[in-house]
Amino acid sequence: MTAQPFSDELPRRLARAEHVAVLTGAGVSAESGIPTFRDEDGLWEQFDPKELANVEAFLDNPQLVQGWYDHRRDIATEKTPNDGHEALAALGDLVPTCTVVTQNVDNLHQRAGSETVVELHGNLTRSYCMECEREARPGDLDALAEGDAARCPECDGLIRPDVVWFGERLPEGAMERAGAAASDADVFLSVGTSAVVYPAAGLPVTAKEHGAYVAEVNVERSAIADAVDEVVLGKAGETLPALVEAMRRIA
Ligand code: BV8
Repeated sequence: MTAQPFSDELPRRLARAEHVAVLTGAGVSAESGIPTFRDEDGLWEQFDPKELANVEAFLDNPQLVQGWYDHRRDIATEKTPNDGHEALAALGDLVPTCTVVTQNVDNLHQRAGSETVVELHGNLTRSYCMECEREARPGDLDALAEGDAARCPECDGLIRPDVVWFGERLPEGAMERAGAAASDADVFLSVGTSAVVYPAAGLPVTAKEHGAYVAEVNVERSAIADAVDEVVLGKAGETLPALVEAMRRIA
């Protein structure tokens, strides 16, 4: 039996919490087979974000960027939520209020059944026209298969993925909802994020400043490890189910 990677205090606090807020990053989807960004086998190792994840790159070569996101969308659609996503959905059934604030764009928390999901960086399953903002429909991206840039059938504007690129504002109201959850939470979990991208990475500190017990779950210490109450070293897909199990034994 492997030693429990978390304190006895953490499941006790979770079991009696009114509000649990969770910030997730690419690490929670790693065990679903979706590459992270900054790990040695991550996306940024294979692709240069300057070439792909910003508006200038998109305008410079729209079909390259549209094709990259289409490829990532195919991967995210083909993969399934892992035990970590499922455990967070189960957590939502065990506490009065559970807010999942995700940096991920893969839609896996929603598919796992988490009810309150704040998408800080958008969602790959959605695309829209850069000019008229019409939401793209199935078929609007077909031009990609012919090697052309996908354009809006209404106004011929370029269709872009509904994700937040560097230097872009987060979706309307997303940080407000996330900040409110962090400020109200009794327990705040930061799961599978390197915590280097802002303003998302500021949320665990906001939670701590408002009196929450803050724990991070990661396979290695992140940039905020020294600022949290507890660092739980382990895979999200193993640690989160064990945490929920421990909560159930207490409740
Ligand atoms: C904005 C595109 C303002 C979507 C991405 C304050 C201070 C410093 C800089 C800034 C600041 N405010 C703004 C900035 C600039 C910038 C920023 O933060 N730069 C940093 C890098 C220096 N922020 C922005 O530009 C943001 N916009 O603030 O706008 C504004 C205001 C008004 C008007 C205009 C503008 C926009 C940020 C969004 C950027 N978009 N990508 C996409 O293609 O997906 S960033 C990219 O990084 C992803 O979005 C991802 O969500 C994000 C965070 O990465 P992680 O999820 O943490 O993934 P990573 O690979 O890094 O780490 C994985 C972790 O998991 C690791 O720790 C690993 O150990 C762990 N792990 C692995 N396996 C497991 C595991 N853990 C558990 N279990 C496992 N099995």
